[in-house]
Amino acid sequence: MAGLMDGKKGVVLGVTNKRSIAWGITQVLRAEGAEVALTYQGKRVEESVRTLAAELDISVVLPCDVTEDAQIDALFAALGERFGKLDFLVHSIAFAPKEALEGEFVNTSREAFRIALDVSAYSLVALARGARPLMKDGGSIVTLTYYGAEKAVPGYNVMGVAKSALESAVRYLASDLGPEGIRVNAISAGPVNTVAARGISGFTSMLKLHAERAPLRRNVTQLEVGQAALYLLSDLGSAVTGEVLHVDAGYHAMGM
Ligand code: NAD
Ligand code: 0WE
Repeated sequence: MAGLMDGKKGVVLGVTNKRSIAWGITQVLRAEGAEVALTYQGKRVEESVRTLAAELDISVVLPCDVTEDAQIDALFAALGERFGKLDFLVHSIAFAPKEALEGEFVNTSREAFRIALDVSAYSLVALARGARPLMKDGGSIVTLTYYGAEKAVPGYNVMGVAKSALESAVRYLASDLGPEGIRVNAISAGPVNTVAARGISGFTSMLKLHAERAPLRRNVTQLEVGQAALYLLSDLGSAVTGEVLHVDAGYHAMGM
């Protein structure tokens, strides 16, 4: 069957387990015929990512901790060898020290700020630079953001500042790479029950509140985020770049 991603090759960063948004995206891309490489953050998750990869017949599984320049360089060297070119990259990575996601933003330490911005925002810049020479026929880069970039969401704190930087980086990268046919976009996903989310106290009540207030009166799934990513990563999105696409059941459209 003809797929929207037939003949396209790319890499998805940010799968940890079945619940990961990156896993939802990977499933949709594979179903449409994409060849996908996955990365894992460290030895701790290597095994679970390899097991998931095998489920979708994915054979290229590579390490990449985005705080290490050498690992980013090694990733693109390996992708160059295995794939020869790259059509897409998915960045589904964020981290802030747990204590920075509790209490008041005003108490954010210099170190927590540095880590959150490094892992969650700068990494997109470094990865885009690494992918660029492999995106010979143009390409599409997608990252994941959240409403807390636009409005102060209690507890999201320094991650909100990091997501604002990430969304701005999307626009600057779109400007730099557009002349080469490389598009850069973000998906602003509504809250989804993942590992990154379950570490947050009160997340369950947040999900409930979101579902009550969103125009569609429900939450979103990893697969729905995957479908939006498919649009941006395939030729369906060929004129879309520098955009933040909300996949949040309409929550962002409400004033009260
Ligand atoms: P997840 O925990 O499944 O994914 C987060 C990923 O970040 C993990 O795979 C982890 O290994 C990776 N990561 C963290 N530090 C890293 C590092 N130094 N190097 C490489 N990888 C690193 O959780 P998720 O909810 O699927 O999060 C994926 C993305 O979606 C994040 O950017 C998150 O901010 C965003 N997002 C999540 C939600 C939500 O409610 N879950 C909503 C909107 C946006
Ligand atoms: O981006 C996120 C969460 C990202 C995240 C999660 C953790 C938990 C474990 C980053 N760093 C860490 N560090 C840890 O130690 N989301 C969009 C999910 C999320 O987190 C919130 C939210 C939502 C939604 C925190 C407060 C309020 C809302």
